[in-house]
Amino acid sequence: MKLYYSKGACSLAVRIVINELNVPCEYEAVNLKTHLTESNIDFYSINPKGAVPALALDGSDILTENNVIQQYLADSYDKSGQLLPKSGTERYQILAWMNYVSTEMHKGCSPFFNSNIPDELKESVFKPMLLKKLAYLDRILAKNTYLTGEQFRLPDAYLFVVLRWLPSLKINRSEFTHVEAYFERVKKHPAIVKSLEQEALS
Ligand SMILES: N[C@@H](CCC(=O)N[C@@H](CS)C(=O)NCC(=O)O)C(=O)O
Repeated sequence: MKLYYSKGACSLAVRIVINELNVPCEYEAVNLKTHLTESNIDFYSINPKGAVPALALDGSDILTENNVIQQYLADSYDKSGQLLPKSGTERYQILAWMNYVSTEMHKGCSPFFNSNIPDELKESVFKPMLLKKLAYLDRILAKNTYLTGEQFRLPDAYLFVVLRWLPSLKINRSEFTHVEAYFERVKKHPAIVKSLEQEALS
């Protein structure tokens, strides 16, 4: 398998899951400005959508979409169902969180990466929307060690990556004390420590 990734981008969540499951994998960096890979391949020829993560499987298939790649990895390599239970309502509760992290948190951050959106609009429209979601997470994380309860699951890998972006987007994470404590807690999780080291991130 080969993961097409960009340093610190949402593809880091897939790397965390790969490390958590100890799956052998190659990595190829993608420059998201030029859409060239580090071996100078046009990334659009690999993923026509142009976005990381993309996971090249050992055959010819390429999987895209962060949530789906993570589910594929858990379903294929997580025999115990530790990251994502194989069946039952709990599986779908966890998938609901995956959806929340992807569509509300990750995409809630997207306007802040867009230099065409004026700062006033970010402050007056997009920031309050994101703060409301952080306040919701803060209430959840006041009760739970991890997002879905007492165990590190798939959505924790993804939420960690999104929360890590916030200071650089000038969103004060530390005013949400439970979110902040959670971030510091999951940052010590071995697969996260290893993944940050591999991408030379702090
Ligand atoms: N729908 C995609 C979105 C992934 C995404 O937003 N990736 C960003 C990096 S975090 C990206 O590659 N942006 C560059 C681009 O789309 O050209 C998914 O869920 O995997």
